[in-house]
Amino acid sequence: MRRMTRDVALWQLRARFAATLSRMYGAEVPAYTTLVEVAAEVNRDHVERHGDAERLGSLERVTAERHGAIRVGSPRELADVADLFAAFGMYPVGFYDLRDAASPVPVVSTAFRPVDPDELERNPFRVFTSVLATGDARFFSDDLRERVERFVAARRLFDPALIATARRIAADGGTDSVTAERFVADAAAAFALSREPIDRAWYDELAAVSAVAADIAGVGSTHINHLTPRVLDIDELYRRMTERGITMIDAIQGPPRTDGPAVLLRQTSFRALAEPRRFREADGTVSEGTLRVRFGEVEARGVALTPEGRARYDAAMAEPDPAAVWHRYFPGTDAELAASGLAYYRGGDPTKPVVYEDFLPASAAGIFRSNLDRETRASDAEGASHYSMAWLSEQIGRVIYDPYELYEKAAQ
Ligand code: OOG
Ligand code: NI
Repeated sequence: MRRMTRDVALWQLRARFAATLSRMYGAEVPAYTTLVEVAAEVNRDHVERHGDAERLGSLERVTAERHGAIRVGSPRELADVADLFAAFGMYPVGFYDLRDAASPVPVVSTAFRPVDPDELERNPFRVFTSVLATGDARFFSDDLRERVERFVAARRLFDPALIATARRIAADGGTDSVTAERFVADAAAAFALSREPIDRAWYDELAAVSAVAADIAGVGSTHINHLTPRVLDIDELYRRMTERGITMIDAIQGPPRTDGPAVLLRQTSFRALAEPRRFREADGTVSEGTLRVRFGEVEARGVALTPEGRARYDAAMAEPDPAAVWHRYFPGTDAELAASGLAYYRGGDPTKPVVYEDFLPASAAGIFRSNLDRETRASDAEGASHYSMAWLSEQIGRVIYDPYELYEKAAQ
């Protein structure tokens, strides 16, 4: 029988994975380091000035907290991602369909994250993961779909040995320290920006359909698209980044700033920066060029809403000026919010909000859009309706957790 060592637990692997990705991304995207510094300053100042600031998470947890985003080309690639992330105690939660957003993106997504409150407390690292919806004729003609699917099927994002190790670690619930070190390094390296030359004609053909499609299927590998720190005061962060001369997108996505309890998730980002990439031209020569794909995002998290609270949120956001009418939809204190059944609090105690751990499709589409140079063209062909949480779950052979069930449990 194989001897099983668990010197390093899954949550420790997850914490190391997040830290390794953060170092890597900081080296690749220097403005990220500025963002992390400013976020840490904002958090420190906020906790000094507000007695109850840590009710949504300790300064230590919030300042160390990150979410990443990756994009893959097929359900088979997503299944590998699911195997890999399970070794970090991260499981798929929720289903986001970004194809029908105001500015459509040809992907469907889930988020890999810890699901137990204890595990979230140890390290809440999560990765928003999108898969290209090649089966949607509004974006891909039959001919293009076939070529994209062939291209994606022929590439290999992850070494099979890495996935085999991940499966073993997940089954054992941990590993020895030597394996841990190599595994974390190899897993992070799979998300580094590749220096392999990009086929210019192929990339451009896809970019004409959708910049996101080109980023996913125009290249031979995947990469971390952004890594997002969490702040306790996102308006203050926005001001300080702007003061430092960093151009932020026009708006903070999600709920407006209000005097009442923060709900769900607010996000903003700085524009994608031109990064050096190599291209293979039609005549076979390789040239240096740049692509604007990766950006810096930052977020603030509030209390998780119940389905009823979420319906209110959606209604408030459909108003012309959500901030002006917010008080008609949401009470102004935690005590009232806890009593209203609109949000989750541990044991109903207004001092113990259950933090929102997931994403918002409209905000996600806004973040995608704000960082694209051109809008995606969706034709009026019939959209593919088979994409759903059940479909995704079947494709990757795993349960996809319903976020509301997780919040319900956390609140008890
Ligand atoms: C994902 C964009 C969505 C978020 O935080 O809502 C996202 C992507 O750019 O791949 O990360
Ligand atoms: Ni994000």
